[in-house]
Formats: sequence, C-alpha cells, structure tokens
Amino acid sequence: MSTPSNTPSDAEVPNAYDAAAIEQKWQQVWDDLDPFRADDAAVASGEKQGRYALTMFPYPSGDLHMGHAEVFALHDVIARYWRFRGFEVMNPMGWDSFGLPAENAAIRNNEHPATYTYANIETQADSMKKYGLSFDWTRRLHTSDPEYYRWTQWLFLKFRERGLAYRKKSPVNWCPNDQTVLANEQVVDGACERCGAVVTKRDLTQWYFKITDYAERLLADLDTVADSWPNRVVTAQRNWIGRSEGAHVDFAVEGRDEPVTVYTTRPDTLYGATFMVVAADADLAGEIVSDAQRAALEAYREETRKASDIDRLATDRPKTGVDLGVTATNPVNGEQMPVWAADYVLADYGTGAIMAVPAHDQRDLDFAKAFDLPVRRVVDTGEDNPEETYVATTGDGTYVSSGPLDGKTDKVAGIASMIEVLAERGTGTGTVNYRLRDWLLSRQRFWGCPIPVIHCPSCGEVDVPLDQLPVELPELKGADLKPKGTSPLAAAEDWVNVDCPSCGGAAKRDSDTMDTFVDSSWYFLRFTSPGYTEGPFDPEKIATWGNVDQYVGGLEHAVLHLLYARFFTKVLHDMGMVDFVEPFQRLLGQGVVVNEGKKMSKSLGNGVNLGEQLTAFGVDAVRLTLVFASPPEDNIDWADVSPAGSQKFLQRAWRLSGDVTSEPGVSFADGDVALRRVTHRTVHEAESLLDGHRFNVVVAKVMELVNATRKAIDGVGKGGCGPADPAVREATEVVAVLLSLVAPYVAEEMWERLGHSATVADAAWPVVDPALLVEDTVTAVVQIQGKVKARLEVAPDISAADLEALALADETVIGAIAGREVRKVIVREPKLVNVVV
Ligand code: ANZ
Ligand code: ZN
Repeated sequence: MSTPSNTPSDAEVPNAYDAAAIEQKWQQVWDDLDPFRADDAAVASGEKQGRYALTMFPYPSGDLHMGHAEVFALHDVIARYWRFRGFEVMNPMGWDSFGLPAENAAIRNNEHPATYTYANIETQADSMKKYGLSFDWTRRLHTSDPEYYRWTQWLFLKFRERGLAYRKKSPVNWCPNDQTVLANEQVVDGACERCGAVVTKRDLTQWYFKITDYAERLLADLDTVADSWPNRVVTAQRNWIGRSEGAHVDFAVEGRDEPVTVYTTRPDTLYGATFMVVAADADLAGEIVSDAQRAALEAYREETRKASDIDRLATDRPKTGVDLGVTATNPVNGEQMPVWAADYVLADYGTGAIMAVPAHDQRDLDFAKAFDLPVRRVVDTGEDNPEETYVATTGDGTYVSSGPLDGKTDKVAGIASMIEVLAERGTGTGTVNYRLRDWLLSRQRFWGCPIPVIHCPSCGEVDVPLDQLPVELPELKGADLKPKGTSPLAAAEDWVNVDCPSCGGAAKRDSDTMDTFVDSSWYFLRFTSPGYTEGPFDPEKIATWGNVDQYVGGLEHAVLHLLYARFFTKVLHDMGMVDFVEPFQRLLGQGVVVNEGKKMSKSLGNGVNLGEQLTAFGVDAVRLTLVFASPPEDNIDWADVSPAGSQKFLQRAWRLSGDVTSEPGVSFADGDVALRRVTHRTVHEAESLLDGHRFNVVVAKVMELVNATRKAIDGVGKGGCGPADPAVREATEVVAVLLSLVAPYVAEEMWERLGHSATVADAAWPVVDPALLVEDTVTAVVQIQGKVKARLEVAPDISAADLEALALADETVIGAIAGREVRKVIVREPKLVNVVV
C-alpha cells in the first residue's frame, strides 16, 4: 500500500503509466492474495450466495488467440461484477486436452501427444494469468489427465449399465485421411470437418450413446432456458432434435411375410402414393430385392457409399436408384406400386423406407420424372397440376382422388382421419419421429479416453471392473500413432492383450477412444470438486453450487457441445447424482473477431496476433477495446477498433487518481452535487447494463464519468469544484471500481494511488443514493394557513402522495404545525402543498 501525497508536484507525478511494469507488479500481488478462490464453505453454510460463472474451456493448440481474448474479457466482466455484488463466485478454468491436433503434431515430431499438449497448456495458462482473469486456479483440470479420464470411463460404464452405451454395426462416415470415423455432425458439406477430405461410408461396429432416448426431454426442457439463452441457439437445438409428427404406415410387399413400414408426415396423401423407396444401404433393400435385380442393387450400393448424407438429401442432385423388382400394396386402395431403392432415402431416418407422393414432394417428383413413374395429384392447391409441370405443390388445398377425404380442405383433420382409418385396419399408427441420431462416440485414434471394455471370445463385451479404472493410455509415440485404418491402440500388443475379468481367458481391450465431446460433457461438474477420488464429483459440492449460473462461449458450439452436456446432465439426474436437469441456466454467445471484414486466416494473411497486441498496447487496452467494440453477441472487426484510443482513455482515467487530494475515507456527502449526480447516475445505470450484458455501454458511461471528473478538477472558477472536493474522490473511486471489470491492472494502480490497499476487487460496490438520481428538481412551496413555511427540492414527476408525505415529514413544517391537528392538505404537485390546521 502507498499513501498518495496530498500536494503532488508535477515532477513527482508521472504523466503516464507503464503498462508492462504494472502488469508485472500486480500479477505478483494477485498471486499472493489469491482473491478469486471460491470458498465452498461460505456457500454451504449460507453465509454467502454462490454463483457459478463458466467460460468454455479451450483446446490447447498453440497460444491463446483473439477469439479467446474476446470471450475471456467478456466473461470476466460478469464474474467480477457478481463478486462485487456480494456473491461467492466460482470461476474455474481447465483444458479440453484430448484431440487430434496433438496426435498429428506427435506424428510429425516423433513424440508423445502429451508433450505437445502439456507444453501448450502451460503457454496458455501463462497467457491467461497475464491477461488478468479472475479464475480460481485451484480448480484447474485437464481432460487428458488419468485422474480426470478415470471418471469419464466410470461414467461410460454407468451409461452402459443403464443401456445408454451400446455397440452396433452400421454404415458410418469415414475420413480416409484421418483414418477414423466421424459423427454426422463432423461432416461438413460432405467433407471432414477437421481436414477437409471427402468423407465416405464404411460398415463398422461402433459405440453409441443412446441420446435418442432423451430426445423428448432435450426438446421439452429447452422451454426452461428459452428466455436466458440466445434465440438462435435454442432454435438450433430444436432443429437438431428435429421433432416431427406423422404416421407409420404398413405396406404388404410381394414375397415377404412382414409388412414394410414407412414413416410419413403426410399420411393424408396416401392416395397419391405411386411407388415406394427404400434406402439403398438399408438391410431391407437386400432382403426384398428380386433375384433378377440383386446384382444391380449391389452395384448401386457401391456407388452410394461415396456420397455424404447432405449430398444425398440435396434437392438439386440428379436422382439415381434401382428398381427392386417387387411391388407393394397400398393399404387404403389395394393398388400395386413398384418398390425402388435410392440414396435420397436415408437408412437411419424414420424407418429407412418411404411412400413416394411425387405430386406433393419435390424429391419424389424428380425421382418419378427420372424413372418415368406415375404422378397423381391428391391435393388441389389451385396451382398448376404437378403431373404436367413437374413442380410439386406442398401447400394446403382441397383433397381429390382421396376416397373419404375428397372435398375436405383441413390438412390437420385430414391427417388425423387418415391415421384413424389406418388404425382401424391395423395398418398404421400416428407417431412422433426425431431427426436426432444416437451419438457415435468411438474413434480409431490414440489421444483420447480409452473405452473401458474388454472383448472376450467367450464372454463377449466385459466391463473393466470399476476398481481397475483408469484404463491408462500406453506410451506410444511418433510413427506408432500413424493411423492404419484401425486404432493405433490395436497394435499395442502389451496393452491390448489382457485376461478377461470375467473368465480369466485371453481377451482384448477395446482399442477405440472416445470422441472428445464426451470429455467436455461433464467437466463443469468436476470443477465443483477437483481431485475428488470417490466419484466424478462430490455430491455435496454439487448441491452447494448447483448448475452453472452463466455460461459464456462461442456459438460454434451452439448445437453439439451444449446438446451433449444437456444429455449428460439429464442422465446424471436420473442416476440421482445431480438435482437439476439443465446444466447452464444462462448462456451468452459472443461474436467473433474478424479483420477487414473477413475471418482471420493464414492464407488471407489477415491474422491478428494476440501476443503482439498485448505487447503493443497492454492487456488493459486490448481487453477494453474488445469489450467496448460492440454488444457481446456482435462480431468485432479489428480493423475498425482502436486499441491506441483505449490506451489513451486509460491513461486519462489513471491521471485522475494522481490528482485527487482528499484523504481516503472522507465523507462524500459534502461533495459537489453536480459531479456526485453524474457519479451516482453512472453506477445506477451500470448496474442494469451489466445485468443485461450491455458491457460496451458501461464503458461509454465510464468514459463520460472520466470527462466529468476531469472538468471538475480543472474547472476551478468555471463551475468546477477542484481536486480537493470529496466528490472528485468519489467519482475517481467509482471509475477505478467500474474499470476493474475490464482493465484490472490500471484499476488496481488507481486504487493504490487513491490510498487504498489491494485489491480493488475487494472494494465495496458503490451504494447509489436515490436522491442523487433525480435529474432536475423543482422547488415545492409548503404553506400553512396560506403562509409559506418551507421550500422542498423535489422531482418534477413526484406524485401527490409522495409530495404530501415529504412535506409533512419536513422538520420546519412539523415545527410550524406545532402539534395542531391537520384538517386538510391540498396538494398541487409538484409545486405546492397547502396545510390547513
Ligand atoms: C410422404 C410425403 C408426402 C412426405 C408429402 C412428404 C410430403 P420430416 O418432416 O423431416 O420428418 N422421409 C421419411 N423417411 C425418410 C428417409 N429415411 N429419408 C428421406 N426422406 C424420408 O420428413 C418426413 C418426410 O420425409 C416423410 O413424409 C417422407 O416423405 C420423407 F407430400 O412421406 B413424406
Ligand atoms: Zn471371458
């Protein structure tokens, strides 16, 4: 602590601070004081209310970049603000440290992926410390540590016990370059999300999480967060789950005992079905194909393996297919229709078979046109007949050629009555379908969490006993990690060959590792009790902290990470391990930092290096620039902002603290009213702006307050109160406190120069005096028996009741009434009160 000199001479007071010097100085102080460590006991005892602030933990590839800088700066405003408002804030940080980049680097450099991973983690941790973030470092975790992934494995086995983790063989997306399967969502426009190689299909036996069992709840519970998550995220989640209502309709197929069931959202168009299409890659196609067409089907199947699901569903793609040489019977009119196999029907959606209604579905119509199949209109929308135009009509209209529906116009009723007809005949039922697929979680790569299962020739799939967890990764490196179509773990003889835990016979470990999304689906729970050895997290600590109050991160995770974390939370709820069903109460998605209108990229050469910016302008100026640039959700163009301008402003703010000449603790009540009004209004507005995440506006308000304070200091004789006025100290202290949300170093420095001891983070949040929020006042006259006795300064919009109460509570007025009985009070707000006694 240092005490400011009361009469600083120009020579003593430097005119600018040195960003690098104060960064070094305060990092040391914060390390020593450790002010951001969250105290479980204070929350458990009820002494303080706990709040859990979380920002998405990073993947350790290289150092932090501008994107991290933005999200961390925004998140830190919230965490620090809550702390000021008296909450015990848990703000932890860790690393999502399994994943392919480390493995690829290890192959390149002939080392173990851990080398790359943990070196980068240290680099990032140093950068985060330098960046002045209010993290509680005692909770740090890395998902690639055996002490963490032990519990990822434990959870996998618990899921398996509940029937939620299973293996099945199915055509999966295969990246020929990374030599691993990919989840559907990791295939972007037919290419591998990571490396861009064209993705193909392979029939493989893979592990899945049965997330589809939770589809309904994942959808329904979105309503509980709809107001506190960005709209577009809620919508993206809804679309991904993709609930649709329709019907299962059974068609008898020639040469087969069981009927073939199709899924349709339009059972009301059943009379317009003119052929059936089965997914070419579905087993069903092979089961029903006629002998004459078998060879053609096989050839066609070869071709479809090359196409991605997205290509297959594209409406503008030429339609291809094979006639299976059998017919199906329409259950309502007995018509025989041909059955085809095609790739535009997906094997794993609905039932993998459809009834084609070409008149009212464009893809069916394109197919009908390509293969000269019949088209029959059953809904007359008033548009041209699709039988002639080859433009499907999908709108509402009048049913035609539709038996009992003819002449009717209500689609909803049409669907319902057709379902009724089908139900009566036992050939169909109403049903709900979800687009959501089970989560394919196994990967044929090394640097991930091993799947804790042993395959035994006689016992089958056997769990690794819980007390033998973790199944640790072996020490492979370099060339051993090269993908060869199977996991590198399969070739690690010493590791893969084990005794069966059940029969003791020779068996093999499962050699796949888990998708890294599994690791990040529960890390937020572990933060409540890092190092806990009895389970993935301490149930008591979870009860103390509850779910995450505020989650902050990038919207590239709008779908999968959030969906998977929500799924895990619900399963854990059902296991009785947590008492909430949603992991994240509030979600803030920040925009991205671009440069010159474009995404930063190496090839465009428009990347902005965070480290260089921090060196050039200082941490505070960079953070301030990112927070001030725009509302958090908007993108920031680094070409449009001015870190140099931020730097100048911070120097201006800092200079105020050197000019204040009153002592710490001086009573502000006697300070200059005009400046005090600005100060209190700033705090008052900042509170609601911070709650509403309008951080950029808060910065603008602080800038105004700095200007007003500067005027007050310099304007002696021109209406300014001068540096000794308590109001100047009050204003400057408020500037320091508000700035500490964004620019912690300079705020700390100001706080010290104002004569306070570290840390400004422990300062009391300024209490707003409502009287000082009154913009302009008017003078109200109080008369007793018609004679003026007092004048009151009141708000122009004061109510009659408030004015009367204020007048009767005034000491002069009470004195003048002198105990006499008040018979009548006439109020003409806001200017006059007449008391009759
Ligand atoms: C007949 C029909 C008539 C259809 C019509 C649509 C319009 P959503 O809403 O996405 O669930 N479909 C069903 N299973 C399919 C599969 N495995 N691959 C490709 N398409 C499939 O869409 C359901 C509709 O998509 C179903 O309703 C079916 O076509 C098609 F005028 O059946 B419809
Ligand atoms: Zn066995």
